[in-house]
Amino acid sequence: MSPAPASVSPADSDLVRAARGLPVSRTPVWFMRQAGRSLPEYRELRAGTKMLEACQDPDLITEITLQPVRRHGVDAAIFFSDIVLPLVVAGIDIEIKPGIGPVIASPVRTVADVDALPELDPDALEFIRTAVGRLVAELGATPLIGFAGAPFTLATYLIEGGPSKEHARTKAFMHAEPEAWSRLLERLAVSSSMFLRAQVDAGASAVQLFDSWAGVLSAVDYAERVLPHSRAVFDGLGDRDVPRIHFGVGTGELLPLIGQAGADVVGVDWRVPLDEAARRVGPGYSLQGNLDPAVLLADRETVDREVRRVVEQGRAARGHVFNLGHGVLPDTDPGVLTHVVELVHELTTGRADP
Ligand code: 1CP
Repeated sequence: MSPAPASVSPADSDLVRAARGLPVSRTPVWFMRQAGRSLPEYRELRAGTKMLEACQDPDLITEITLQPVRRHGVDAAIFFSDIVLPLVVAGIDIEIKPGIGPVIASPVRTVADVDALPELDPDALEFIRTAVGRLVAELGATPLIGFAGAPFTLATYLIEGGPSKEHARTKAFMHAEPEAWSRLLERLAVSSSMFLRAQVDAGASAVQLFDSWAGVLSAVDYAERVLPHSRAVFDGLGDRDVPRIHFGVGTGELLPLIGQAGADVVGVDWRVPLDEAARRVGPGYSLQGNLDPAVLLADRETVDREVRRVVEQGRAARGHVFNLGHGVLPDTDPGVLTHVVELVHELTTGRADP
């Protein structure tokens, strides 16, 4: 691993600079889901502890967050948690089932269900502040990315009751009960924003808002019924001076809108190359993502070719944060991730422009 020079502070790191479109010493790299099942040391540490218990234990959070930084030399850590965590802390009965994802005991299906949702108490997030404080001390010059789920993606879990492909109940509720929908997303925006503030106030240097499933929506529905609530999450950060990354899967048609929620960086999946994405998002945004996570399962030559392509096409953006188009797949060889970090650094070191 090649840690950032000691003289650099996280606020002046390549990740933060690329997010703002400033010149960098080399293109920063991190991976969505870099902490987790692709790492044997994660599987060992997590053995016997439920996912949501691990997410509330500052010792485990700290260690799991640091594992990929130590192993791969990535340019950022991402806080180990889950998008549903603020809902769990608020008292909603959710379990993360291994191999499935979040499962909700009593899905939200009626207007009354929306009004009965418990509110999040900021004092209940003390363990988040503790873990972030420890992490920031350990990470030194490496920035910590705080994150939260966007209101729409959280609503899909609450309404569907768990992971879903079509998100049909969610979309039906959105159209049939526009007022309750709006109240639901307002409430989710409040808790996600509180979750982000807890992380930033304790020292996170950037934030990412995951609207993973927003790509199932039309641009019109997204603009009218979802984007204002995502904007409310970012607005809740007030004047906290940290770059804001906004990501979703399958958002090719939504790219011109995603940044408008208040992002500095737009996350792009593997469907739209970064040069085309730069045209769609317009000026004023940096880009992150695009390497297909499945490519990391291919041979080394293919991996290298695709990494070079993403690096080259990323030069069309005002700033480029190298990442995958979605999370690391569980059966990825961790050695390939380390190799990608080294290759991106090698390809981009000493290139003066962002
Ligand atoms: O390394 C990291 O990225 C940090 C940890 C992290 C993050 C950022 C986890 C741990 N979850 C998340 C965000 C998250 N959680 C998202 C947004 C990112 C994405 O699109 O992947 C989503 C949609 C979830 C919901 C969730 N939690 C799923 C997806 C289910 C579905 O609908 O397909 C799953 C599988 C989980 C469980 C989970 N969260 C995190 C981990 C390591 C795991 C697996 C738990 C295990 O070990 O079994």
